Amino acid sequence: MSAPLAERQAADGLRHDWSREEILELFGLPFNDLLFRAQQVHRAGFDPNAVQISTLLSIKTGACPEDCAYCPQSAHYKTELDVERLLPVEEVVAAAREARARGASRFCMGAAWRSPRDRDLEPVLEMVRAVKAEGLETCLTLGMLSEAQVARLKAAGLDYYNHNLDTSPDFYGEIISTRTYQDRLDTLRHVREAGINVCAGGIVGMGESRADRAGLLQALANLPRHPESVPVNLLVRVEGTPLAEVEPPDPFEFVRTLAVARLLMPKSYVRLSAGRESMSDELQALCFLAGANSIFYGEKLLTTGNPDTDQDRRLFERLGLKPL
Ligand code: SAM
Ligand code: DTB
Ligand code: SF4
Repeated sequence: MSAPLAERQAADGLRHDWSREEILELFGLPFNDLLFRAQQVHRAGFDPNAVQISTLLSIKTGACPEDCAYCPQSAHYKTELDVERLLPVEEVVAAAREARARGASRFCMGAAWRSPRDRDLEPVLEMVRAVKAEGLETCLTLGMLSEAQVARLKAAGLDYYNHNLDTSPDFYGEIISTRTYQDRLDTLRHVREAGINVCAGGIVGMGESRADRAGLLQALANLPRHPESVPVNLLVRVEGTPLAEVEPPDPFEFVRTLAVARLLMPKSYVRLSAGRESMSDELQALCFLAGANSIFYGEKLLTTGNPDTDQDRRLFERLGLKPL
Protein backbone atom coordinates (compact mmCIF):
# COMPACT_ATOMS: atom_id res chain seq x y z
CA MET A 1 0.00 0.00 0.00
CA SER A 2 1.36 3.44 -0.84
CA ALA A 3 2.10 5.89 1.99
CA PRO A 4 -0.33 8.74 2.70
CA LEU A 5 0.36 11.81 0.59
CA ALA A 6 1.84 13.90 3.42
CA GLU A 7 4.45 11.22 4.18
CA ARG A 8 5.39 10.83 0.55
CA GLN A 9 5.82 14.56 0.26
CA ALA A 10 8.09 14.72 3.27
CA ALA A 11 10.17 11.81 2.02
CA ASP A 12 12.13 13.73 -0.61
CA GLY A 13 12.81 16.72 1.63
CA LEU A 14 11.27 19.04 -0.94
CA ARG A 15 8.13 21.16 -0.67
CA HIS A 16 4.95 20.16 -2.48
CA ASP A 17 2.56 22.54 -0.75
CA TRP A 18 3.19 25.90 -2.39
CA SER A 19 0.37 28.42 -2.27
CA ARG A 20 -0.31 30.74 -5.18
CA GLU A 21 0.39 33.74 -2.94
CA GLU A 22 3.82 32.49 -1.92
CA ILE A 23 4.74 31.91 -5.53
CA LEU A 24 3.51 35.36 -6.55
CA GLU A 25 5.64 36.83 -3.79
CA LEU A 26 8.71 35.24 -5.36
CA PHE A 27 7.68 36.53 -8.80
CA GLY A 28 7.36 40.03 -7.29
CA LEU A 29 10.85 40.18 -5.74
CA PRO A 30 13.26 42.78 -7.12
CA PHE A 31 14.90 41.13 -10.15
CA ASN A 32 18.38 41.03 -8.60
CA ASP A 33 17.09 39.48 -5.37
CA LEU A 34 15.15 36.83 -7.28
CA LEU A 35 18.11 35.92 -9.47
CA PHE A 36 20.50 35.84 -6.52
CA ARG A 37 18.23 33.46 -4.60
CA ALA A 38 17.66 31.27 -7.63
CA GLN A 39 21.39 31.08 -8.33
CA GLN A 40 22.09 30.15 -4.69
CA VAL A 41 19.56 27.31 -4.81
CA HIS A 42 20.90 26.27 -8.19
CA ARG A 43 24.47 26.02 -6.86
CA ALA A 44 23.33 23.96 -3.87
CA GLY A 45 21.91 21.31 -6.21
CA PHE A 46 23.94 21.43 -9.41
CA ASP A 47 27.23 22.27 -11.04
CA PRO A 48 26.38 25.87 -12.01
CA ASN A 49 28.36 25.68 -15.26
CA ALA A 50 26.97 22.45 -16.66
CA VAL A 51 24.04 22.38 -19.07
CA GLN A 52 22.35 19.17 -20.21
CA ILE A 53 21.67 19.06 -23.94
CA SER A 54 18.98 17.10 -25.74
CA THR A 55 18.17 16.90 -29.42
CA LEU A 56 14.60 16.73 -30.70
CA LEU A 57 13.17 14.91 -33.67
CA SER A 58 9.59 14.94 -34.90
CA ILE A 59 8.87 11.29 -35.73
CA LYS A 60 5.28 11.98 -36.85
CA THR A 61 4.40 15.45 -37.99
CA GLY A 62 1.14 17.40 -38.21
CA ALA A 63 -2.52 16.45 -38.75
CA CYS A 64 -3.05 16.30 -34.99
CA PRO A 65 -6.68 16.09 -33.84
CA GLU A 66 -6.08 18.30 -30.77
CA ASP A 67 -6.71 22.04 -30.90
CA CYS A 68 -3.80 23.42 -28.83
CA ALA A 69 -3.89 27.09 -29.83
CA TYR A 70 -0.11 27.45 -29.94
CA CYS A 71 0.63 24.46 -32.08
CA PRO A 72 1.54 24.46 -35.76
CA GLN A 73 0.77 20.72 -35.89
CA SER A 74 -2.91 20.95 -35.03
CA ALA A 75 -5.25 19.96 -37.89
CA HIS A 76 -7.60 22.70 -36.67
CA TYR A 77 -5.40 25.47 -38.06
CA LYS A 78 -4.01 26.25 -41.47
CA THR A 79 -0.25 26.49 -41.08
CA GLU A 80 2.49 25.89 -43.61
CA LEU A 81 3.57 22.48 -42.49
CA ASP A 82 4.51 19.32 -44.33
CA VAL A 83 2.50 16.54 -42.81
CA GLU A 84 4.55 13.37 -42.37
CA ARG A 85 3.62 9.85 -41.31
CA LEU A 86 5.63 7.93 -38.73
CA LEU A 87 9.28 7.89 -39.82
CA PRO A 88 11.04 4.59 -40.50
CA VAL A 89 13.17 3.36 -37.59
CA GLU A 90 16.41 3.59 -39.64
CA GLU A 91 15.84 7.28 -40.30
CA VAL A 92 15.33 7.94 -36.59
CA VAL A 93 18.47 6.01 -35.68
CA ALA A 94 20.50 7.95 -38.26
CA ALA A 95 19.31 11.24 -36.74
CA ALA A 96 20.13 9.98 -33.25
CA ARG A 97 23.67 9.03 -34.31
CA GLU A 98 24.18 12.49 -35.75
CA ALA A 99 22.86 14.10 -32.55
CA ARG A 100 25.27 12.00 -30.48
CA ALA A 101 28.17 12.92 -32.75
CA ARG A 102 27.35 16.58 -32.13
CA GLY A 103 27.40 16.05 -28.38
CA ALA A 104 23.78 15.49 -27.33
CA SER A 105 23.27 13.08 -24.44
CA ARG A 106 19.51 12.61 -24.83
CA PHE A 107 17.37 12.11 -27.91
CA CYS A 108 13.73 13.22 -27.70
CA MET A 109 11.22 11.91 -30.20
CA GLY A 110 7.90 13.70 -30.59
CA ALA A 111 4.72 12.65 -32.36
CA ALA A 112 1.68 14.78 -33.18
CA TRP A 113 -0.82 12.38 -31.66
CA ARG A 114 -3.64 12.87 -29.20
CA SER A 115 -2.52 9.50 -27.91
CA PRO A 116 -0.79 6.65 -29.73
CA ARG A 117 -2.81 3.76 -31.15
CA ASP A 118 -1.57 0.46 -29.82
CA ARG A 119 -0.39 -0.59 -33.26
CA ASP A 120 1.67 2.61 -33.61
CA LEU A 121 3.43 1.88 -30.38
CA GLU A 122 5.43 -1.14 -31.57
CA PRO A 123 7.60 0.78 -34.10
CA VAL A 124 8.10 3.53 -31.51
CA LEU A 125 9.31 0.95 -28.97
CA GLU A 126 11.74 -0.27 -31.59
CA MET A 127 13.02 3.30 -31.95
CA VAL A 128 13.54 3.52 -28.19
CA ARG A 129 15.52 0.29 -28.12
CA ALA A 130 17.60 1.27 -31.16
CA VAL A 131 18.38 4.80 -29.90
CA LYS A 132 19.38 3.42 -26.49
CA ALA A 133 21.67 0.96 -28.23
CA GLU A 134 23.47 4.00 -29.70
CA GLY A 135 24.34 5.05 -26.15
CA LEU A 136 21.84 7.90 -25.83
CA GLU A 137 19.19 8.53 -23.23
CA THR A 138 15.71 8.36 -24.72
CA CYS A 139 12.71 10.61 -24.32
CA LEU A 140 9.31 10.38 -25.99
CA THR A 141 6.38 12.74 -26.26
CA LEU A 142 3.36 11.06 -27.84
CA GLY A 143 0.38 12.63 -26.07
CA MET A 144 -1.89 10.89 -23.61
CA LEU A 145 -0.99 7.38 -22.44
CA SER A 146 -2.89 4.60 -20.70
CA GLU A 147 -1.30 2.57 -17.91
CA ALA A 148 -0.89 -0.38 -20.26
CA GLN A 149 0.92 1.75 -22.84
CA VAL A 150 3.22 3.21 -20.21
CA ALA A 151 4.12 -0.31 -19.08
CA ARG A 152 5.18 -1.17 -22.63
CA LEU A 153 7.37 1.94 -22.82
CA LYS A 154 8.98 1.07 -19.52
CA ALA A 155 9.69 -2.47 -20.69
CA ALA A 156 11.40 -1.06 -23.80
CA GLY A 157 13.73 0.90 -21.51
CA LEU A 158 12.40 4.44 -22.07
CA ASP A 159 14.24 6.94 -19.84
CA TYR A 160 11.97 10.05 -19.98
CA TYR A 161 8.44 10.90 -21.05
CA ASN A 162 7.51 14.50 -21.85
CA HIS A 163 3.97 15.66 -21.29
CA ASN A 164 3.33 19.31 -20.50
CA LEU A 165 0.67 20.96 -18.37
CA ASP A 166 1.27 23.97 -20.63
CA THR A 167 -0.35 26.61 -18.38
CA SER A 168 -2.36 27.13 -15.19
CA PRO A 169 -5.58 25.15 -14.66
CA ASP A 170 -7.43 28.50 -14.84
CA PHE A 171 -6.09 29.61 -18.23
CA TYR A 172 -5.97 26.14 -19.77
CA GLY A 173 -9.49 26.34 -21.23
CA GLU A 174 -8.47 29.35 -23.33
CA ILE A 175 -5.79 27.26 -25.03
CA ILE A 176 -7.06 23.69 -25.44
CA SER A 177 -10.58 22.30 -25.57
CA THR A 178 -9.97 18.76 -26.80
CA ARG A 179 -8.33 17.33 -23.68
CA THR A 180 -8.63 18.27 -20.02
CA TYR A 181 -6.07 19.28 -17.43
CA GLN A 182 -7.04 16.15 -15.52
CA ASP A 183 -6.23 14.00 -18.59
CA ARG A 184 -2.74 15.47 -18.52
CA LEU A 185 -2.34 14.88 -14.78
CA ASP A 186 -3.49 11.28 -15.26
CA THR A 187 -0.87 10.65 -17.95
CA LEU A 188 1.83 12.15 -15.73
CA ARG A 189 0.71 9.88 -12.88
CA HIS A 190 0.88 6.79 -15.09
CA VAL A 191 4.39 7.72 -16.22
CA ARG A 192 5.55 8.42 -12.67
CA GLU A 193 4.06 5.23 -11.27
CA ALA A 194 5.72 3.14 -13.97
CA GLY A 195 9.13 4.48 -12.88
CA ILE A 196 9.86 6.49 -16.03
CA ASN A 197 11.46 9.93 -15.48
CA VAL A 198 8.93 12.73 -15.89
CA CYS A 199 9.52 15.75 -18.12
CA ALA A 200 6.69 18.28 -17.65
CA GLY A 201 6.50 22.01 -18.07
CA GLY A 202 4.68 24.61 -20.06
CA ILE A 203 4.67 27.70 -22.22
CA VAL A 204 5.15 31.38 -21.37
CA GLY A 205 3.84 34.09 -23.68
CA MET A 206 0.38 32.85 -24.64
CA GLY A 207 -1.32 35.95 -23.24
CA GLU A 208 -1.54 34.45 -19.73
CA SER A 209 -1.19 36.55 -16.57
CA ARG A 210 1.59 36.32 -14.00
CA ALA A 211 -0.92 34.51 -11.77
CA ASP A 212 -1.24 31.88 -14.53
CA ARG A 213 2.51 31.46 -14.75
CA ALA A 214 2.52 31.03 -10.97
CA GLY A 215 -0.38 28.57 -11.32
CA LEU A 216 1.53 26.45 -13.82
CA LEU A 217 4.59 26.28 -11.56
CA GLN A 218 2.35 25.57 -8.57
CA ALA A 219 0.73 22.63 -10.37
CA LEU A 220 4.16 21.23 -11.29
CA ALA A 221 5.82 21.76 -7.89
CA ASN A 222 2.85 20.35 -5.98
CA LEU A 223 2.86 17.04 -7.87
CA PRO A 224 3.64 14.18 -5.45
CA ARG A 225 7.17 14.22 -6.93
CA HIS A 226 8.78 17.04 -8.91
CA PRO A 227 9.34 16.26 -12.59
CA GLU A 228 13.01 15.41 -13.19
CA SER A 229 12.91 17.82 -16.13
CA VAL A 230 10.85 21.02 -16.40
CA PRO A 231 10.76 22.55 -19.89
CA VAL A 232 9.85 26.23 -19.91
CA ASN A 233 9.00 27.17 -23.48
CA LEU A 234 8.68 30.70 -24.79
CA LEU A 235 5.82 30.63 -27.28
CA VAL A 236 7.03 30.36 -30.87
CA ARG A 237 4.34 32.34 -32.67
CA VAL A 238 3.40 30.46 -35.79
CA GLU A 239 1.34 32.01 -38.55
CA GLY A 240 -2.04 30.37 -38.94
CA THR A 241 -2.36 29.46 -35.24
CA PRO A 242 -4.75 31.46 -33.03
CA LEU A 243 -1.77 32.77 -31.02
CA ALA A 244 0.19 34.05 -34.02
CA GLU A 245 -0.30 37.70 -33.11
CA VAL A 246 -0.21 37.55 -29.33
CA GLU A 247 2.01 40.21 -27.71
CA PRO A 248 5.35 38.70 -26.60
CA PRO A 249 5.98 38.91 -22.84
CA ASP A 250 8.61 41.12 -21.21
CA PRO A 251 11.84 39.05 -21.52
CA PHE A 252 12.57 39.67 -17.83
CA GLU A 253 9.24 38.04 -17.00
CA PHE A 254 10.41 34.94 -18.85
CA VAL A 255 13.64 34.96 -16.81
CA ARG A 256 11.60 35.40 -13.62
CA THR A 257 9.55 32.32 -14.55
CA LEU A 258 12.73 30.25 -14.87
CA ALA A 259 14.05 31.60 -11.56
CA VAL A 260 10.83 30.77 -9.72
CA ALA A 261 10.82 27.29 -11.30
CA ARG A 262 14.36 26.83 -9.95
CA LEU A 263 13.30 27.95 -6.44
CA LEU A 264 10.23 25.72 -6.35
CA MET A 265 11.91 22.64 -7.85
CA PRO A 266 15.53 22.85 -6.64
CA LYS A 267 16.58 19.38 -7.80
CA SER A 268 14.91 19.39 -11.23
CA TYR A 269 16.58 20.20 -14.51
CA VAL A 270 14.91 23.39 -15.70
CA ARG A 271 14.99 23.51 -19.49
CA LEU A 272 15.31 26.73 -21.41
CA SER A 273 13.18 25.21 -24.12
CA ALA A 274 11.47 26.57 -27.28
CA GLY A 275 11.90 30.20 -28.23
CA ARG A 276 15.70 30.55 -28.02
CA GLU A 277 15.89 31.55 -31.68
CA SER A 278 14.23 34.85 -30.81
CA MET A 279 16.49 35.46 -27.77
CA SER A 280 19.76 37.36 -27.64
CA ASP A 281 22.83 35.68 -26.19
CA GLU A 282 22.58 38.10 -23.27
CA LEU A 283 19.02 37.05 -22.49
CA GLN A 284 20.00 33.37 -22.63
CA ALA A 285 22.90 34.10 -20.25
CA LEU A 286 20.37 35.58 -17.80
CA CYS A 287 18.25 32.43 -18.17
CA PHE A 288 21.25 30.29 -17.15
CA LEU A 289 21.94 32.63 -14.25
CA ALA A 290 18.32 32.16 -13.16
CA GLY A 291 18.94 28.42 -12.90
CA ALA A 292 18.09 27.00 -16.31
CA ASN A 293 20.40 24.04 -16.86
CA SER A 294 19.25 22.26 -19.94
CA ILE A 295 18.46 23.18 -23.54
CA PHE A 296 17.44 21.71 -26.88
CA TYR A 297 20.44 21.54 -29.15
CA GLY A 298 20.15 21.16 -32.90
CA GLU A 299 18.83 23.37 -35.65
CA LYS A 300 15.23 22.30 -35.37
CA LEU A 301 12.84 21.81 -32.49
CA LEU A 302 9.94 19.70 -33.76
CA THR A 303 8.79 21.81 -36.68
CA THR A 304 10.20 25.27 -35.94
CA GLY A 305 13.74 26.62 -35.81
CA ASN A 306 16.32 26.53 -33.03
CA PRO A 307 19.74 28.29 -32.97
CA ASP A 308 22.55 26.86 -35.13
CA THR A 309 24.73 24.40 -33.27
CA ASP A 310 27.81 26.54 -34.08
CA GLN A 311 26.18 29.52 -32.46
CA ASP A 312 25.32 27.46 -29.37
CA ARG A 313 28.85 26.09 -29.16
CA ARG A 314 30.20 29.64 -29.26
CA LEU A 315 27.74 30.73 -26.60
CA PHE A 316 28.83 27.87 -24.33
CA GLU A 317 32.47 28.83 -24.86
CA ARG A 318 31.86 32.51 -24.17
CA LEU A 319 29.97 31.67 -20.95
CA GLY A 320 32.32 28.88 -19.86
CA LEU A 321 29.47 26.38 -19.86
CA LYS A 322 30.07 22.69 -20.37
CA PRO A 323 27.57 20.44 -22.10
CA LEU A 324 26.29 17.40 -20.23
N1 SAM B 1 1.39 15.80 -29.16
C1 SAM B 1 2.10 15.61 -27.96
C2 SAM B 1 1.59 16.47 -26.82
O1 SAM B 1 0.98 17.49 -27.05
O2 SAM B 1 1.85 16.09 -25.68
C3 SAM B 1 3.60 15.78 -28.10
C4 SAM B 1 4.17 16.91 -28.93
S1 SAM B 1 3.75 18.59 -28.44
C5 SAM B 1 4.32 19.49 -29.83
C6 SAM B 1 4.89 18.94 -27.11
C7 SAM B 1 4.88 20.30 -26.48
O3 SAM B 1 5.48 21.26 -27.32
C8 SAM B 1 3.53 20.93 -26.15
O4 SAM B 1 2.98 20.43 -24.98
C9 SAM B 1 3.90 22.39 -25.99
O5 SAM B 1 4.19 22.69 -24.63
C10 SAM B 1 5.15 22.55 -26.86
N2 SAM B 1 4.87 23.43 -28.01
C11 SAM B 1 4.16 23.12 -29.11
N3 SAM B 1 4.08 24.17 -29.94
C12 SAM B 1 4.77 25.18 -29.37
C13 SAM B 1 5.05 26.52 -29.74
N4 SAM B 1 4.58 27.05 -30.87
N5 SAM B 1 5.81 27.28 -28.92
C14 SAM B 1 6.26 26.75 -27.75
N6 SAM B 1 6.03 25.50 -27.36
C15 SAM B 1 5.28 24.71 -28.13
C1 DTB C 1 8.78 20.85 -24.89
O1 DTB C 1 8.36 21.29 -23.80
N1 DTB C 1 9.16 21.60 -25.90
C2 DTB C 1 9.55 20.79 -27.04
C3 DTB C 1 9.46 19.36 -26.46
N2 DTB C 1 8.90 19.57 -25.17
C4 DTB C 1 8.78 18.32 -27.19
C5 DTB C 1 8.77 21.07 -28.24
C6 DTB C 1 8.76 22.52 -28.65
C7 DTB C 1 7.99 22.65 -29.92
C8 DTB C 1 8.05 24.01 -30.50
C9 DTB C 1 7.25 24.12 -31.73
C10 DTB C 1 7.67 23.23 -32.87
O2 DTB C 1 8.89 23.17 -33.21
O3 DTB C 1 6.81 22.60 -33.49
FE1 SF4 D 1 -1.20 17.89 -31.13
FE2 SF4 D 1 0.70 18.00 -29.26
FE3 SF4 D 1 0.37 20.00 -31.05
FE4 SF4 D 1 -1.46 19.68 -29.16
S1 SF4 D 1 0.72 20.19 -28.85
S2 SF4 D 1 -1.87 20.01 -31.35
S3 SF4 D 1 -1.45 17.46 -28.96
S4 SF4 D 1 1.00 17.93 -31.50
